Amino acid sequence: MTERLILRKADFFASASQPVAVEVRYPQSVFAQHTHDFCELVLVWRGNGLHVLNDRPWRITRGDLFYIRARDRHGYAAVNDLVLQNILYCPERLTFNVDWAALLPGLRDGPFQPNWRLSSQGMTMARQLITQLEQESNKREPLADCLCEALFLQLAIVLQRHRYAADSAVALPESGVLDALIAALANSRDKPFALEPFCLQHQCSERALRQQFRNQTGMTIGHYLRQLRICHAQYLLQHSDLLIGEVATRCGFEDSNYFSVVFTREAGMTPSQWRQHSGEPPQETAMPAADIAVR
Ligand code: RM4
Ligand code: NI
Repeated sequence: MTERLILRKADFFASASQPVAVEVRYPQSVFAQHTHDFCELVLVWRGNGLHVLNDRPWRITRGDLFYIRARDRHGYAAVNDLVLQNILYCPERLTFNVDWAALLPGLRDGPFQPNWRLSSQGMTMARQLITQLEQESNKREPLADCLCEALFLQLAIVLQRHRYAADSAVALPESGVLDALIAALANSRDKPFALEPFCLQHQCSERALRQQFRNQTGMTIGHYLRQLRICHAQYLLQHSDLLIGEVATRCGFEDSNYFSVVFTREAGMTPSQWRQHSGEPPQETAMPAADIAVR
């Protein structure tokens, strides 16, 4: 059992009243599982990685957004050119008379959805606000805390407007084709996905889209889909009594032997070993770009 790592606000906030701080991870390195005495928003800009949140693995990539509560245990088990920003905040230091809980999932007790997708348009708007927030949080002026809180409020609203459920089959109408593709892939965990009809429907070039996907995420489309399926399989093995063959089917594998081979290669243990080891942090190797077949 690894030691419990708790990140403290004293190490990340400039003063005892500062409500929000920005931590840029360019790149995010592998980071041990931890909790905090502050909350954080995680916005993923590019690359990919394996984010483990409360023992559940999530394959993350460009456009992913997480709302992390102080007590949530999370870490980055594998990274590949992963670029993200953490917006750290202390709920008790927010002073505006605003229904923060309506804007920030998880602030109120009870079940909530921690993982979302942010449209490309939302990412652009969020990026601008975060840049301002970062500058302001470095100032030691009387009104800096207040302006940080104002910018954070805007950010929370922008995220709320431009986010959509991570398992939604379609992206927001405002979204570009890359957002649409990632949504379509998230919805193809249990069934085959064909790029050609997708490109016909979206009137785009297959080659250009593959290239764009690779540039932004550091993976091929096929590799990402496989990772989504394996993550889902890990979840089902851990949280259901489904037979391995049934898990395979629900994760888009017709052949359960082939599923076991792929699973073992990606997760470093067989599906049944994974089921027994549930609760322990998953072992996984990063995906160096060189590993990925081009085209
Ligand atoms: C780490 C990692 C953690 C975050 C800290 C501030 O690199 O991203 O999740 O809590 O930074
Ligand atoms: Ni954290």
